[in-house]
Amino acid sequence: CGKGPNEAAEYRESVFKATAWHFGTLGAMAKGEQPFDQAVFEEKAGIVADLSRLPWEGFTDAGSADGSHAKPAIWENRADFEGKAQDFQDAAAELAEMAGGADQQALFAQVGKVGETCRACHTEYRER
Ligand code: ASC
Repeated sequence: CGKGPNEAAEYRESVFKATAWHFGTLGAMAKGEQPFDQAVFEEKAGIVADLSRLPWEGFTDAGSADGSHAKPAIWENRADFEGKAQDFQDAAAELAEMAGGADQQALFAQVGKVGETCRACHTEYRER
């Protein structure tokens, strides 16, 4: 595994990539694009909750924004960014907690809430 010049950005982006992979399955189930599977849902919800805790230490310094998907605004609004990061972690933890014992409609609604926390941060802090 080679280390590029912007190792921190590579690290956090790889975590987000893995998160999108697993959350994508939950989104597909919520949208009815994929049949609901309780065991898979629980597995993926747990993975997303675990992964949600990992990317943040990769937001090391403003210099790491260069050539990455991160906007420099992150380092100008650090408290706001961290609040949005926390919202995602909280929503993902809630989804993982619900996964074993809630009905599908409630789970799908929470998938929507997690998605909103993804979007909230991307809108302000991710370069397209
Ligand atoms: C995903 C994904 C995101 C979020 C966002 C939700 O599956 O990759 O970034 O959901 O689109 O609004």
